[in-house]
Amino acid sequence: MTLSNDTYKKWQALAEKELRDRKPADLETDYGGVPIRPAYFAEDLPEQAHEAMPGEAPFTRGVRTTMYANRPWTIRQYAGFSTAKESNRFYRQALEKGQKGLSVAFDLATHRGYDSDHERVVGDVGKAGVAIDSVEDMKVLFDGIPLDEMSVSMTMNGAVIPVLAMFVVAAEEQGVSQEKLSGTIQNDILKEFMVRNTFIYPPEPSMRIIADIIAHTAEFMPKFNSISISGYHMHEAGATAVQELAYTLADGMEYVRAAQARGLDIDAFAGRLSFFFGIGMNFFSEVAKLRAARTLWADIMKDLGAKNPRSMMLRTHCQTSGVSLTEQDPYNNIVRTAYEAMAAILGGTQSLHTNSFDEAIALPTEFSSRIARNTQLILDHETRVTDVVDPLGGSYYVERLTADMVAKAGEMIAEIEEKGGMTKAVQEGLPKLEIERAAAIRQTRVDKGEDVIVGVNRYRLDKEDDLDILDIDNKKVRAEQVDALQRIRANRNQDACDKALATLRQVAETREGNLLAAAIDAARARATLGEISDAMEEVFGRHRPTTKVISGVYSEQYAGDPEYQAITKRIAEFETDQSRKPAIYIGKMGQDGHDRGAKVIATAFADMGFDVHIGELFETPAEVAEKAIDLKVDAIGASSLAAGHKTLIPELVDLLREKGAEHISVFAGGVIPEQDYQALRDAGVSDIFGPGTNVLDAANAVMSRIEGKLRNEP
Ligand code: MLC
Ligand code: 5AD
Repeated sequence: MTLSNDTYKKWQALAEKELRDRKPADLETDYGGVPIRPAYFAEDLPEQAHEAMPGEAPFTRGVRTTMYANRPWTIRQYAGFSTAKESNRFYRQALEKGQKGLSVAFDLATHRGYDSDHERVVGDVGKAGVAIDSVEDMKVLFDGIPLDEMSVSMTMNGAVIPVLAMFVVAAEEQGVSQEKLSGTIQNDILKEFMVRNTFIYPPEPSMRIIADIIAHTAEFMPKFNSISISGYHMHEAGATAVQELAYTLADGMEYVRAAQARGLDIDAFAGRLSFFFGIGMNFFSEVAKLRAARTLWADIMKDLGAKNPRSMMLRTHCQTSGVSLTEQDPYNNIVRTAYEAMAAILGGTQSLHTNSFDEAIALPTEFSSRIARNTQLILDHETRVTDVVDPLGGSYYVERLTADMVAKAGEMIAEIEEKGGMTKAVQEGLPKLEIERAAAIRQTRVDKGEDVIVGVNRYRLDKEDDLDILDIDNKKVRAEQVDALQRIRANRNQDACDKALATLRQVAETREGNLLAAAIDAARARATLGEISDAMEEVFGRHRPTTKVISGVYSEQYAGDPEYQAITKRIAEFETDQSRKPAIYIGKMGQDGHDRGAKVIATAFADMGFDVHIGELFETPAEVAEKAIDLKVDAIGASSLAAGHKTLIPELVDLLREKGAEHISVFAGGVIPEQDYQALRDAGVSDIFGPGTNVLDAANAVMSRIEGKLRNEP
């Protein structure tokens, strides 16, 4: 790590004179285990920085020799909402206005392998992305978009087999054969078990699916990136930059080994492995993270047996950070996103999504998407940062930070490997808990004002401006999808469809043949997404996650804090009075697996003295109501980040009322637009906690409500 050197000592002596009430050492800091000094010098430059060549292994300075001087990155905005028709219209307009590649966001029903008419997805259809039930929907999605020219990324991991199969068939029916398709499928299941939670099958068959996709694309789809190994979601869940680096690359190693175990030669598929990182507000750290990722990967691939330099190339997509954006004073998010985009570019990304400023409130509108897209167009055309390859190359600080991150993440990877690799680590759940710990620490720093967020914990507006947001009529989308499903089922050749599904089931069972190839036949025969997914589920089973919660972070970080002591005292007094602790059920309903907020609340409330019951993911309102009643809780905290709140939370309140359990107060938390607050209150929700809520304030509000109910207040 960054050692002290002679010039630094000289600087410290000078700094000593300039500083009044601080010491030079007080200006040192730390980025997740990487020590940061306030000044860097020529002596800090690592040896290799003097000769590093862009476009040559280990690619620290970028994967292309000419980088953006020759060809800019791909402006690839992730989008999708309501129906295929609506999303198609949106894509075509975006392409006309300067976007360069497509990136499809599917709704959560699709992610989890359910057709839109399934009872578990009533609140999810068309909400957080586009609903796709069959190849007919897929054809509409790409109508008028030539799939032999446009590269398409699809963020799909759970239902990856039916979605990729339907994409191939939709292209085929457009007259484009699969070898001409360019694009990327996310297909990264390990991080789903860790943070994103849209898995379907247990880990072992899930890894087999990935190997089958890598094998199929290597043979038949040479221009298609078979996987997008993603750190983004770890970043969003609260991982430090070093954790994001180490866990992502360690995931990548597992995928390489899974494909090798299937008998594939590493150089036959490695050139089409791709990556995906999140880019947050720590500007130089994020630049160095991308440089470090490339450096490490080149080494890792050499060790795994790669000979072709292309196999050692870490090509990546980046997305600016959603979790860094705020519900409060949301126009500030435009500024945040612009800085993050600049970091991604100076880090050398191949493709980029810039978030819209209404991120913390709802899906983007046409207006907010335009600003997000233009942020990249301005960066590309006006700032001149593209003129020079790796313009930060040689910066004492950036080079040193790159090398230090390589070292630190390298150590973490070595530890994971020693313990048996990432698949095992993920099954044991350790990385998930480490990320949750980092997230909880970050939350306490924000709540205490140690990390400043403009407009949230400092410089807050007295009154927030009104904002137009995108609202999706989920009932209408669902009705349209259900209609279309009925039509498909009525008009297809049922025999051919049944046969194709039987073959798929057989491939799953016998391990002979390729799951994707079999699913392509099923998609051709108009089998639906749910049917294709079910055929495999019959053999593989459905994964039931267990929920663990860390403890102690809050009590540790808040030791001695008067506000914290006040709330713990309040809860302790309740316990003395009632001879029991106040009890809360933290529930996640629908297919929304974003559980960072739920986990942070569960940990914090338990530390403060609540009896916390954390529900499983993907429960229905009926399941939550039943469990809450059985557990005799005082309150339910319903966390919603994927727009299901208007359907699911009122349903929960109604169910409690029907069962005579009005004494249980319901709180809503997460990404909920201000516009919906009144409707939720009218439905009987006690309070709503949006992003940026101070956790201690939330706990006090919950306590007031619980105490009020015990005094029979309405
Ligand atoms: C590039 N090229 C050059 C060049 N730069 N040629 C000459 N000189 C240069 N300077 C060539 C490349 O070699 C390549 O051809 C072609 O141009 C395209 O460039 P690219 O750099 O590969 O870009 P792209 O096609 O956009 O691919 C980027 C990628 C890919 C490899 C990272 O995997 C990708 O598009 N990923 C996007 C993933 C994504 O959008 N994910 C969204 C997740 S949202 P060739 O022949 O070499 O290929 C999410 C949120 C959530 O996950 O949770 O829901
Ligand atoms: N359309 C546009 N952006 C989306 N995101 C998620 N779903 C969509 C969608 N349907 C973005 C948000 C989120 C990240 C995971 O991806 O920025 O934080």
